[in-house]
Amino acid sequence: MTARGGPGLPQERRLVTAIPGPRSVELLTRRTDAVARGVSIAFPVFIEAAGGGVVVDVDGNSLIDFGSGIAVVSIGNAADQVVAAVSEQVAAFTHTCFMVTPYEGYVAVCEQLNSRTPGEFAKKSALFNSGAEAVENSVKIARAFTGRAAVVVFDHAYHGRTNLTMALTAKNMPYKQSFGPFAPEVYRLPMAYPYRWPTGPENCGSEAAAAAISAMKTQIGVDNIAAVLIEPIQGEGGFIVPGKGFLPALSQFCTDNGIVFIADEIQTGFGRTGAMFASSDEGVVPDLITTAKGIAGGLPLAGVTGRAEIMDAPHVGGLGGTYGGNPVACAAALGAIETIEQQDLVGAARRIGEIMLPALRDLQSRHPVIGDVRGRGAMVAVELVKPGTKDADPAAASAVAAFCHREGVLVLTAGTYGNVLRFLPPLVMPEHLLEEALTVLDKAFASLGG
Ligand code: PLZ
Repeated sequence: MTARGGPGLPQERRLVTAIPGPRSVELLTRRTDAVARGVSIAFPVFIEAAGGGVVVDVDGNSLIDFGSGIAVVSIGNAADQVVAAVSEQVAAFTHTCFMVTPYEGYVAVCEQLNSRTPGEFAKKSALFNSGAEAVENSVKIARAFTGRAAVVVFDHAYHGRTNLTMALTAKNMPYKQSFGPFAPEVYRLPMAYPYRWPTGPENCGSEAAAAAISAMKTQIGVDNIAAVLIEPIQGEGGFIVPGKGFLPALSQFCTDNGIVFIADEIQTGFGRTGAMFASSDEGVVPDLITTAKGIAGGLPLAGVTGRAEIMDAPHVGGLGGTYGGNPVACAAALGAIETIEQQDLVGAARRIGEIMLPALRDLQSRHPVIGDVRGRGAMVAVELVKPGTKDADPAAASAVAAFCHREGVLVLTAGTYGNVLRFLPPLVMPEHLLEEALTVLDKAFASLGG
């Protein structure tokens, strides 16, 4: 029988076998034989259905989902409006290629992006398949607009796995090792990382901005810089919320010097941080914004949105791709955006933060391995260190994640040093499951001992 997911699934943590159970173990063996080992696995169970705040595995275990497929199913898996919109579209037509014969859904998604992203000016959008593809295209567009080549990125940044986006991504292992040479004209500057800023978090934003601006002037040359590209809260790099003032100062410097300021909101966008877009937290209005993940309820779709004159810089035919803005993915996006609005999931993300951040700070007061608690809305994390120091403790992060997994809570790790546990619940996560997962987390930290 086909498993049915969606919001109607019982919202409960239910363990009926060991994790992984026997059917998952069987499938894991087939996976090992059939799938290239480079494609890794965070939580070794196979999924049969998912919805609301849970994923159900092939052995009948119901697990609390604190990952959302890496910040994708913010509206919940198999959400009603996505299922309905996709079903209708798939029965009508599945593909024409927007560059061959267009269809309304693509235009409607662009209109939504143009009106919902920060900035009260004329905007345009273009659609792609993945976050990395959106980031690459944002750089192409910025280069075409400015006639300049250099791109500025930051320590701990993550922007994708294609050749250009590997160059833009900071961390070597596992993303870049043995895959070079990388694209040129990429310059990496220090990140405003409050927890690890040498003179303290209160000085971080302004000092980091001054350092970045000085490096742009002296080492790169302002007139050579096409774009400054940054995640308003860094995702894979460890949920680093930049020190206050950093983003506004960079954005202002870009405006003053004809540099395109690009916010990579692929992980932070569509309500995740308790605002539709994280840039708006400090009133920053990017010239271009990249989106993906939360935009389409799990279907592959990504976008670049921004000032019309910048978006229109590339020549006719200069942007595109066979599948970019596929009609089924566009239908899903329209359903997802409607769901975010109708269910006030931006407000739901804020409430998740209001529950989780104090709860995690309480854990921090009892478990000295937690060096830092940070994040906004439903994008929160703890950074684990050797107690009494700031030395990264990736082993503790792995141990806590493994404990949670055995107890039926899906959590993910992150961070340049692999020592961050990150929490990305669907924004529809019921409060009782949020509380239950936090209790499991407390036990997981207690199990570390010492
Ligand atoms: N920019 C800010 O978070 C994707 C990567 C998972 P794609 N993050 C998850 C992995 O290990 O591959 C991401 C992101 C930010 C760009 C991307 C890239 O998006 O859709 O994975 O290409």
